[in-house]
Amino acid sequence: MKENSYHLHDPTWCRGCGIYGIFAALKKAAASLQIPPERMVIVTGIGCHGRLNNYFNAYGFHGLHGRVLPVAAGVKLANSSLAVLAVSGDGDAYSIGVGHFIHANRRNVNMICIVVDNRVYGLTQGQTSPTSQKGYVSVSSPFGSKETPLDGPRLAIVSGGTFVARGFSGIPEHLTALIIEGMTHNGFSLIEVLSPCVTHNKINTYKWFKEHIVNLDDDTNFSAKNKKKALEVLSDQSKIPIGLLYHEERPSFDDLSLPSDTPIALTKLDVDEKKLDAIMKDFM
Ligand SMILES: Cc1ncc(C[n+]2csc(CCOP(=O)(O)OP(=O)(O)O)c2C)c(N)n1
Ligand code: SF4
Ligand SMILES: [Mg+2]
Repeated sequence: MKENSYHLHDPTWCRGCGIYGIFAALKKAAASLQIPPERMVIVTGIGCHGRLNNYFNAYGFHGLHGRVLPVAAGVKLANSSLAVLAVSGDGDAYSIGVGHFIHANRRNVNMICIVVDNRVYGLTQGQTSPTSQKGYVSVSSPFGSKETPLDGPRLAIVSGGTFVARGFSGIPEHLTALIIEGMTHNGFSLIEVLSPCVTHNKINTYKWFKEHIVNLDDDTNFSAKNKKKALEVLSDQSKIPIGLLYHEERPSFDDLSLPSDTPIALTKLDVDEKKLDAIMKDFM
């Protein structure tokens, strides 16, 4: 499969939107892992990010605002042979969907979640989101946001996340490498992507992000296996760390079995076709 095989339609995001970088990185990652489109499912939330599955050649499910993760987990648990990718927004994942975000991390279902962090509610015209920085002025915070922004990777780590990373859509090669690593991790992989909204967010621009990020993948003194260190680095407000921030191996939820030795994922069950036919008759 070539990268272009995953390109279903030309996207209609605003020219220069950071999501283009994510779209490009995803196509490269899928091609590098040779995932057949019919074995891949992209579940999205409501927001500008939510249009990604319309343009990508794979199965797609455009869910409700904030409910990406339970839908994606349901898909994976029903058919564990599929590559399941959840694409969420900073509003979607960290505001209305934050409860699901916490539980997805601790539950460790084997899927990848990309949070498109443009630090605004893009689709609804740039209102303040949980990651908007203090002082951000919008129609929902006309005197500047007074709230402390939420740090998604930090929340993921303390919630029991096993693969926590942050990328930047302005460095698509690095983002591609992170997505490939996340897709091969056996468990829940969070990749938050700093992704400029060129239409509404005039503060967190490509230039601003470039001046504020520090790539931990280039730092030989940093180890993603050290949880304490990862939390320490994320607490330093002077820079925004990107790269693989934290990584541990723990059995994924779909690998586990019930006390009766019955696997949790439905496709791992031995199905007795005759019994299934009988059950199906009840629904006809
Ligand atoms: C239950 C519900 N509440 C509110 C909305 C309105 N709404 C649609 S998108 C959105 C915010 C989108 O922000 P984000 O998740 O950051 O996505 P982006 O557009 O920035 O990619 C909101 C509040 C909705 N569609 N459904
Ligand atoms: S409004 Fe912002 S996030 Fe939405 S497509 Fe345009 S630039 Fe991208
Ligand atoms: Mg957003």
